[in-house]
Amino acid sequence: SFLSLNLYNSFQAHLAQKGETTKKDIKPTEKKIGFIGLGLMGTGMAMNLIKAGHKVTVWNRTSEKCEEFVKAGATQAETVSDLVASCDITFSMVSDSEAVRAIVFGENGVLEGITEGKAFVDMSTVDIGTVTGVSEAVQARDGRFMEAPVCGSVQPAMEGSLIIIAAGDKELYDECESCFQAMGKKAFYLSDTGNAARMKLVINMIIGGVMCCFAEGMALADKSGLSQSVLLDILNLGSIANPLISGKGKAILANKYPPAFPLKYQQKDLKLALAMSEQVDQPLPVASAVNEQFKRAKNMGLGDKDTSAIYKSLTH
Ligand code: NA7
Repeated sequence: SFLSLNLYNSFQAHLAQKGETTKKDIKPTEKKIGFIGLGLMGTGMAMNLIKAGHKVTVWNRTSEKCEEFVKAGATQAETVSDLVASCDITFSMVSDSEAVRAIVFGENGVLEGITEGKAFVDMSTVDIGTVTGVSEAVQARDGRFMEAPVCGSVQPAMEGSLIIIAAGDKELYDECESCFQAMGKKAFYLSDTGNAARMKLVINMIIGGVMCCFAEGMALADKSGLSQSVLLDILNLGSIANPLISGKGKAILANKYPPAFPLKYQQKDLKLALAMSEQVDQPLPVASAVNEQFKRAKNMGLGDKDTSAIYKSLTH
């Protein structure tokens, strides 16, 4: 977490240098906000909520990670159920479906804290079954639910420039306005619960496919005696110039892969997109092959590195 907070401070300093610091026009909601999950993503998101003036209570499985947030003005809750019971709206940003089910259905979990009108917003990337299951369980206790996965990795999370894809309770979506402004640059509302998870998986499937093919191209260029740096210059000037090619291209050239979007999560999302395709009989021949390569990379021990480390699995 110290690493995450150092990163947060350096991204904020970088923003300040560019003169793009605080989003001054945010009017923080008076509601009490809870935040579960102070990992790479959650650190930036929770800090940005606090900085925008929200009343924030935090909880993290490894409780030491809460200390810096308390110093920054947050309250620390002992358990998830205490946090949910003491807040109006609780956000969560944890690793995966298993983690979401653990914090929701587990002992002293979200469900135990939910009473009439309490709101729970999960922002993790999870499978559709988990989203709908959690939504039903929260509503069965007269609570309100919204899913709000995000596009953007660590840097946008730290800078408060995520793209938020929400679905579920519309009134709750409106109540989250100032929080979403603090964490993101744009929020979309996709109506029925499940649609945000579906949209997020389609997007991350596309990103995984582009990443893998780009890494193959870099490997092929190198093996054929071509300059990767010239290849990058050409790509960056052409029709597929984009932040992914330029950012991940630099990582491959430097052979350094600090996790912005951990490779294991990219593989998780490919797997979930493939499961989604089964339900509607949509063939995904390329994404299936890409998933196999990411699985191989994970088995090679690259899971905690950035998704761009897929390159290493192709040059081994
Ligand atoms: P990180 O940095 O791996 O952080 C994961 C967070 O999830 C961290 O706070 C973990 O707590 C928490 N976690 C994981 N498993 C559990 C369980 N079982 N119970 C409670 N808390 C848990 O992930 P990122 O922030 O990069 O990514 C989060 C999401 O964004 C993910 O869905 C991606 O696909 C996109 P810990 O500190 O380890 O105790």
